[in-house]
Amino acid sequence: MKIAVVGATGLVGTVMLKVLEERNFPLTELIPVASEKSVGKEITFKGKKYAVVSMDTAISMRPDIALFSAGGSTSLAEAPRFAEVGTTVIDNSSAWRMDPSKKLVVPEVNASELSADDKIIANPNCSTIQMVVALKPLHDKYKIKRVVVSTYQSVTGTGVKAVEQLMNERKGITDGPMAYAYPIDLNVIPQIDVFQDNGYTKEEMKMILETQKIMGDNNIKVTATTVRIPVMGGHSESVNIEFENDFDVTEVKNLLANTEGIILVDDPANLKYPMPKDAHEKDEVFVGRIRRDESLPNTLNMWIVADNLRKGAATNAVQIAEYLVKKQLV
Ligand code: 11C
Repeated sequence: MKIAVVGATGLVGTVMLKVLEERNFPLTELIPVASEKSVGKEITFKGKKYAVVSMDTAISMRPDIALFSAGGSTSLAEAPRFAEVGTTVIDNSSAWRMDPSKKLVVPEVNASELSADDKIIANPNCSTIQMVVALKPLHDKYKIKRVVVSTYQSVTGTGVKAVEQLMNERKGITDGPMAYAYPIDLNVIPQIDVFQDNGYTKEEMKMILETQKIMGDNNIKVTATTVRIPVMGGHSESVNIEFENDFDVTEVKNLLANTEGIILVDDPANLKYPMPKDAHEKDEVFVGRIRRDESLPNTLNMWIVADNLRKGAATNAVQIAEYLVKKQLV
């Protein structure tokens, strides 16, 4: 199994390599790929050094799978070139997600949709992934009517420049490069990505549209407010869910606790609830603060946290690759 990691020197690419190594992915050859300016740089994988190669070199090596995290425009231009030589691309950008001919996959939810014909597979947005992992078992059991979500998102979702901005501000450096329009330390910015004509941000629309596509149900109504906070370890979400059918709170907790990929942390008496500092560098989705919304029938509140670079990006992509290998779809 030849695996290319495209964008191998970036924030998500680096985590992809770490996750492949940790999970002992059955690869026989690793091909780290990056833009021309990084060609020749070395990365270390399982104690061995590999030189970063160009896109053209990687395509000529015909990898079985290419994990892409190199931005939307690179993905639009390069993913079809890999697909043409028979590589299955798993793409972490938003370029292909809403293309009706491409699958948008969170393995715990809809991996069974995948076939050997899927040569470009889209990896969803981080804030969507962690939410649908928790929504899926509840939708199957109680049928979701509407979701109201507010997010508290880590600066790592923006990239290296945002991490630097936060760290600089914490050191009192105020004239460093700015990833955001405003200071992020000691602040909260109720804008993630650009505004759309309807007043929502692109991140909010991703949460709405991607949720419906992954869950395979356009009747699930979703409304979102996405917010950047000065945190590093992961994204947090306050989620209010209205169901068609009533539920028992203990049964909901048991259902989530027994769902693959979810860790229930819900013990208010002992002040136990999910937090980004605990989710950091973990592959699971953490759920807690589960309680009935007493203002509406059949409605639940919960709190969902995950490492956005792991389950929200790299881990989910690697899990798709693992599924393809296991089902012999590559
Ligand atoms: C953020 N969710 O936290 C974004 C980052 O569509 O994959 C990921 C953007 C994407 O800013």
